[in-house]
Amino acid sequence: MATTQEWKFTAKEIAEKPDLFLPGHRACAGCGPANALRMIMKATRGPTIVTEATGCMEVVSSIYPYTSWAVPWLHTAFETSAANASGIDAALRILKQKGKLQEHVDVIAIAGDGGTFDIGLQALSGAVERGHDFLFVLYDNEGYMNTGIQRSGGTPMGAATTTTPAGSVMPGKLQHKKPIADIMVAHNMEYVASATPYYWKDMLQKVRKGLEVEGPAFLHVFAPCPRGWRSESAKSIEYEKLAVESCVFPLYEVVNGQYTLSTPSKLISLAPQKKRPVTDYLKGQGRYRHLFNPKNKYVLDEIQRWTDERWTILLKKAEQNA
Ligand SMILES: Cc1ncc(C[n+]2csc(CCOP(=O)(O)OP(=O)(O)O)c2C)c(N)n1
Ligand code: SF4
Repeated sequence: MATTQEWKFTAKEIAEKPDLFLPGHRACAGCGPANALRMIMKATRGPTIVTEATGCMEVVSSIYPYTSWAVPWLHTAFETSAANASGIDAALRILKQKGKLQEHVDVIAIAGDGGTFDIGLQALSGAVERGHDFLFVLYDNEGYMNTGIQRSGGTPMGAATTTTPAGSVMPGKLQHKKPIADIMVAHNMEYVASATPYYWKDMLQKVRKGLEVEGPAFLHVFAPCPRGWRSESAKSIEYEKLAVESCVFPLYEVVNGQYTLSTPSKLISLAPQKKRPVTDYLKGQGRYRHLFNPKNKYVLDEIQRWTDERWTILLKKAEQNA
């Protein structure tokens, strides 16, 4: 991967760089995705076009006649952010071929977990297979939040949503989260990574790396939704940290199939006693409240078992590349 490394992303540099995702949008207080997008747009390197699928972040940022986007921005249907990015990339290429465009323009496609894990997966897979030059940002708030908190393929086991209500019939969602990053790695992409705003510098560096790839790149961003998670607005950033510390959402990069743990997760791999139990992360979120009833302990045990298993598999992949 060609990388210029001319960026530092110091707090000062980030604070001074103008916002490209502007305040005044309608996101809820403590919205993880809105916070993530504001930061992500600080890592752009020049002219950038954003295309975004229907979902909370599109709805809250583009209520006509207002917009939060200080870059060219195209709304697209729920299922087609990657297809739209393909079209933009193709148009830019033609303009270059015709000599009508000299400078490079970065393309970012944005979608929520519903628009990525589920309905957008086909368009994403096709765009990546064709090798279009774009960065796909998945903001994962683990549910279809814009339409009323339904479960998605990214919703974790045990979470109560409006379509997986916790009660006598089921203890929240019955299935584990779909391994979306692994699915993208299986496309032989040059760059796949996970990130979350609590580790902002790590996230910004990954955005820039993804933009520098000449071809498709995929960034999985973990972003809490206080409304859908039934959690306190002020705690979103804390849950981002706890998700990493409990290995529910490890941070890593996959460059040409080579896995590397990012520093916060690397530190846990070096000092396993620092790995926190999943209950530290789950407690306090209303969507998991029912799991702390003794009759549902088996679900908590399964979440811990699965988290440990996924972490062990990730460690092995990273070790093989060390
Ligand atoms: C084909 C199609 N089906 C359903 C919808 C309704 N719809 C709009 S946004 C949305 C949920 C989006 O969920 P997600 O992508 O996870 O983003 P979030 O709202 O959580 O930010 C749904 C179901 C639609 N717009 N188009
Ligand atoms: S419902 Fe969730 S994702 Fe949507 S704007 Fe509110 S906090 Fe953000």
